[in-house]
Amino acid sequence: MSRNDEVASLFEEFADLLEARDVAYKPSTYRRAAENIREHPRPIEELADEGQAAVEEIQGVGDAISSKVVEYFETGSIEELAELREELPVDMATLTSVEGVGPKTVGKLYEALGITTLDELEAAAEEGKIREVSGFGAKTEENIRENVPFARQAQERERLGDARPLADDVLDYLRDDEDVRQADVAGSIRRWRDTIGDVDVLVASESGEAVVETFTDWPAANTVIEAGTSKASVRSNGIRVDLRVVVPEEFGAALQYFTGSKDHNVKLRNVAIDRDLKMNEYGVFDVSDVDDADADQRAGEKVAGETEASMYEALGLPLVPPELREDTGEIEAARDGELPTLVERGDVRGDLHTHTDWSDGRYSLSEMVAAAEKRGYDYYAVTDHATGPGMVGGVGLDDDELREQMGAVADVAGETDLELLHGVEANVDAEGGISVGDDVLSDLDIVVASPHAALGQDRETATERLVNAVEHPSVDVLGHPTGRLINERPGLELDVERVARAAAENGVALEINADPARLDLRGELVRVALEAGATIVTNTDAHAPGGLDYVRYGVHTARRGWCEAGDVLNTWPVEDLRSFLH
Ligand code: DGT
Ligand code: CA
Ligand code: CA
Ligand code: ZN
Repeated sequence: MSRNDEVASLFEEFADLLEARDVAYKPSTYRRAAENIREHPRPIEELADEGQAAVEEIQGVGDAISSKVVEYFETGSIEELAELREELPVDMATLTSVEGVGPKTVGKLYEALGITTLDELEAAAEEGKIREVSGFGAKTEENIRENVPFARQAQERERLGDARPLADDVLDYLRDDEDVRQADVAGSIRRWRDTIGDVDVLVASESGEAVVETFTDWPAANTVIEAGTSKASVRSNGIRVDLRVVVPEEFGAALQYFTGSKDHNVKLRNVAIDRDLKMNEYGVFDVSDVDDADADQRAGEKVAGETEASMYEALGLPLVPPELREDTGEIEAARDGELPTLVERGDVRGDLHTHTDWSDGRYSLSEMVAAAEKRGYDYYAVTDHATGPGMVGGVGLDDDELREQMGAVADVAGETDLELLHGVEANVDAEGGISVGDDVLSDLDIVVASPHAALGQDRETATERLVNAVEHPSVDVLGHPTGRLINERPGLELDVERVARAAAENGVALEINADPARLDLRGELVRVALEAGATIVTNTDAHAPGGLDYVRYGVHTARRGWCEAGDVLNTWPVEDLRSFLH
């Protein structure tokens, strides 16, 4: 975490605590300042060092806030904040992560019931105490009770999008070390799960202690949790990173073992036993001549272990891609020679859901198109938001503005080799209707329809709604179908099979929105949709050039859904795409 992030979080906490005490105006001033501090290009510690005036260079930061920033860097704390915390000693961040619970609610529940933690909140809801507090009712209490488990899980697991850049950084760092022969991630992050408990890192080296020392010196490590001779754990940005060092001859075995999942490995070990083999983190061993194979982990004749492929080969299996290792039929498929040839990043020919500064993007049409060209794409769709439910503050384009944008897109299209498509991201209203005029829709190249509001509907209503949306004659893509935000809101519960069947019948593709805050559909549901016959498309929903790189998360999510290249619309040649969009 940069110091800017750190200071921004302090002022966000400040704002929450003030809001909990019903203080007016100040909370929003602090929040705005926090946002600007977070986004500011210069390190805040440098500005603080130069003095209050330098800190006030940041937009929205005046005397009151700059003095606190300087105080923080001089003394390590902010007295006023410490006092507020003492008056309201609650776990604010965790409590407000419960959907429907804001700082004011936290303040009232502390006053009335002394609630400070998630456990206390849950207990109070279950004991029916919350409905007794003035201003609260049975309905609010019920909502809190229902939303606590989701918040609790969010506390325990990190978003892939937060952990993966960290994993890349630690791998780059370790691979530069002369004692490191090989380094890779294992565990859920190698399987590209959408959330991860911790980052597992595996290194092949003859000198465990030296590698452990290098690892604990990793600049991004904030704290060292433990360090031994071949194992260590650190915390970086609040994420735990575990290192294991093994000898090079056992790297493949360890990589296989620590990649998991546990269920995959359990089933694989049974395959080994059936063949008189023993499989563990040290290798595969032929134990047919060994009396007590459990006495020594390395007992028997070693038949595999240096590479991961050799581990599977020893069991008569092809290498199973990590994304599939969840014991959902992949071992059977491997045995029967029916593993899919999974889609790869290089198969992707374009992005079909992106934004510009015409709506809530931050970059112009030509900047976004230039960024797409740089990524070597054949085609690219601009799909700014239309007005409608869920679009606040005039973000979306109305029909006239969409018509006006057609001219702008045509101009840019004339200057690029990319096949530039003009589309829209229309809102799916609560009944499944699309809030853009039919004449405009039929003049656009592509229509992405996404739910942005009414995300608390029950399964039946939500399914009906999305079936209606895909039956709309102009819709081509159903964008982020559930509307979930990882660790923030669960999104719609759907009968995905039914939506996917309707999509297939109507020539609509179901999106994997690759924005790491969404990953929607998630892998398991992609597989359901695929089996129901739907075409999948993986789009980044980029609002800035860097957002186009989210494509990697989309591709790995597609792989978790067992997608081959042909299953994914935006790997198709442009002519085939055009005929899908008709
Ligand atoms: P996470 O971190 O909760 O997202 O999930 P994983 O899968 O990364 O789990 P983690 O970090 O506890 O362990 C990494 C891998 O190591 C796991 O996928 C399988 C393997 N592993 C760890 N402990 C055991 C164990 O007791 N038995 C078996 N069979 N495998 C284990
Ligand atoms: Ca892990
Ligand atoms: Ca671990
Ligand atoms: Zn979008």
